[in-house]
Amino acid sequence: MELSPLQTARYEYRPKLPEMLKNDISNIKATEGKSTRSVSDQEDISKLFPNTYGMKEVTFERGKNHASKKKQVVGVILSGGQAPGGHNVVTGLYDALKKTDANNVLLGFRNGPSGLLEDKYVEFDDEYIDAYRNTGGFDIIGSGRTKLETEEQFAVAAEVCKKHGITAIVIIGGDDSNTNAAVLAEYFARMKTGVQVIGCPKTIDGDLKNDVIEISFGFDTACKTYSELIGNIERDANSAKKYWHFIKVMGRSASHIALECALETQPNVCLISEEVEKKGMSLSDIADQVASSVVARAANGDNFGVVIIPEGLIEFVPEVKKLIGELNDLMAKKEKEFGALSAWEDKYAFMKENLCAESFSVFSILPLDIEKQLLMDRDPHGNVQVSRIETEKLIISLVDAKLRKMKAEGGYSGKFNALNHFFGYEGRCAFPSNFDADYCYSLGYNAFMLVSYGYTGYLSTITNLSRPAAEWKAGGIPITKMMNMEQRHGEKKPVIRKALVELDGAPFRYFAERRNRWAVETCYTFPGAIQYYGPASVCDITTRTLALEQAK
Ligand code: FBP
Repeated sequence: MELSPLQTARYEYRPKLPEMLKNDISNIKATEGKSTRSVSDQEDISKLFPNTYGMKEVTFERGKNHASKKKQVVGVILSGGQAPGGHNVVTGLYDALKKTDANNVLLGFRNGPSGLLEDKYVEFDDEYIDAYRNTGGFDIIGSGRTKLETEEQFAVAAEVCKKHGITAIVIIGGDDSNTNAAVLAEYFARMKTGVQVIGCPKTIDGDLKNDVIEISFGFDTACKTYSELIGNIERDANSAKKYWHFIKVMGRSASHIALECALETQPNVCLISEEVEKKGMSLSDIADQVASSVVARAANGDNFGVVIIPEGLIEFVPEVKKLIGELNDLMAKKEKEFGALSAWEDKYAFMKENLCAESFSVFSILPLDIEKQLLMDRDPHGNVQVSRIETEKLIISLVDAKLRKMKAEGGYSGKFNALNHFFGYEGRCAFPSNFDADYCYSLGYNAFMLVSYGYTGYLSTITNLSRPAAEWKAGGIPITKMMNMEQRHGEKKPVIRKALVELDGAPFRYFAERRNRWAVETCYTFPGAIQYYGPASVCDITTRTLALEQAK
């Protein structure tokens, strides 16, 4: 394989570990804290997890290692969307496992959770692992979105583990994958298989976080990648002074990515889905908000600007949310009937017949492309695939219509030339920033510490992340602590609570205090490309979101 100069250089990078994990493994001891409770619905969740509920939080400290010694055969799985740093979780896990005992084995199950069920795996060795150190992507073993959730699947997984003598499975995934990790851990405990399950918090979306998961890995690099591109577009806009750029950024549901990019680049407008929902804003209200910035800037002679739109926005607009909810149910219930229709006129008539009047009226005023996108295949959870809905084009057309009306009425005389962009996949496999390279390596290394101490149903945690890596703390948190009961596919299910943007949190408040000025003036900031070499103040800093959240 041909290597780029950066790839060659990154192979030499030595990820930073928390000071404590740098100790010889024989000098790392696990200290248990208080017993935990789920964030809510304690009664239901404790009944569903009789073997793994209420376990204690764990911190690793300097002291004599008291883990019982045995040969470890660990299986690792990458689950869900790619996030920069995944390879380093695997390399950190491998290094800790081999450092503890050269006879320990790490198996990588291929293409996500289905690899475990189909028994498709690779046994890692130094040469294989070294080719992936500090690189982006999940191609070391591939990823997938198969859900591990049924007893039948668990039984197959148990068989595969038995066949290879597997002592623990490490699942690298987001909220859904780690929910499934908890259910699998409970199953293995109930069946007394002796197989442990440990999770690692992954997702560029940044929505797997709470008081102990300060950030999910990949968020830092993905946001930096998008912010670089947005900053470049801002400079282009400010140079040419003739376009309004509408940029949709990934983040299936929560607006963390959009908010972080706004903090990094100070665009004219950044929509925040959580605020749209809280204020009950309609599509027309959203268009008004953007149009008012266009009009105010035009009055200053600035017929250009930048608008950031979170990927999930459309699902947070109350009228569209209701429509999408109805569509999801309808397409699940009448899947065959709907699937048999090929002509657009027939699909449209089907909607008219089956949707309630209110939802159909929302559906019918949407541009044709958006109507079609709303009817595309659902994801494995039965949800609409928001990354495939061109919300940025929808907002442009709504704003354009408002401005035309205002022009006709004499309330606006500027020019509105809009361009649309979508930044998503570009950021998911970038070379991990130093922060993600260090954080991920530490998460993987620490996951092995949890394995060696016999824990199961835990998530690997590295905290104190706004401080230099040497001051980071390592430990584990029972996954059930993060759970509540939610409605899924018409049933109440235990799931990890998704963290949305908090409107009373420091990052949003910082943004809200400044956005009126950004909407009118040109206040752009240009973060530039991720820097891997140079002063720590440039190369090792993490997100504005985390810095604001942890500011004392
Ligand atoms: P995860 O939650 O699995 O980490 O994936 C996040 C994400 O990148 C979202 O931002 C996006 O909506 C989605 O994946 C796209 O999924 P796919 O890769 O299946 O197109």
